Amino acid sequence: MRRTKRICSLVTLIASLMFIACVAQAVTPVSPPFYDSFDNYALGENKHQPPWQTLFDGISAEVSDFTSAHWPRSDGKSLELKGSAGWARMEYVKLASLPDVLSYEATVYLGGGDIHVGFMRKEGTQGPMNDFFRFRNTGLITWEGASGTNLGEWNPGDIYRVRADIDGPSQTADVYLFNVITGGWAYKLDVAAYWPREPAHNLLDQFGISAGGLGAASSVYVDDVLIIPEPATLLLLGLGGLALLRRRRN
Ligand SMILES: [Ca+2]
Repeated sequence: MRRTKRICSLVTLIASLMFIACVAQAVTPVSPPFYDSFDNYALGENKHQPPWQTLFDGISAEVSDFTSAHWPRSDGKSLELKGSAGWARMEYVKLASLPDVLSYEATVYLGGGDIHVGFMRKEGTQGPMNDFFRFRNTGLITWEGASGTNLGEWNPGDIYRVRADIDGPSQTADVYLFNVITGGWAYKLDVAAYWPREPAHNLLDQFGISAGGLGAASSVYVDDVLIIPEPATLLLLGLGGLALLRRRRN
């Protein structure tokens, strides 16, 4: 009897630990500042690890060491997402808090189709997004905040560093695009930003990248994701740093 009890306790303990591990894996939130180079993950299909999580499973998410003449990276790995025309692949990190001023950056190497970088949710089969960059299947790049803002055009094979500095209280954002290949810039200041009203802050608590859906099969490599609460203080780490690097190479 005592032995049976002991085995039951052991089984309960193991089950509890597994449950805790599952829950911990499912909701691993990150607190800004957050940076990810994807260099420390194992290569391979679906081998990405927390804190990254899947919102929609599309075709695949793969930690990749891909490089090309157009993307001569020396920093190892990136995350490749593939989505079909009817089903996007969305990978995200959950933010533990929403500071009044929030900045995010990411580098994307664009395959084709419809690609999004920003805040994303899952509502049934829908994946509504907020305050995001959209690389449209039509070739247009738009910032989608409280309203849409045209930022230019893109082609398959382009590499962009995107950045949005979102000011919550004023509901505006400064948005920047840097074309890594051409060195070209586009930016718009004080464009409309979406900001959730109290207490529903959960509309901007999942930051990620999406490929595919909306009728367009799609693929994208993403690297060097940076989320910071006070953009001005770390400016040199971001687009400013890239511009300096570019200048030095030239
Ligand atoms: Ca990397």
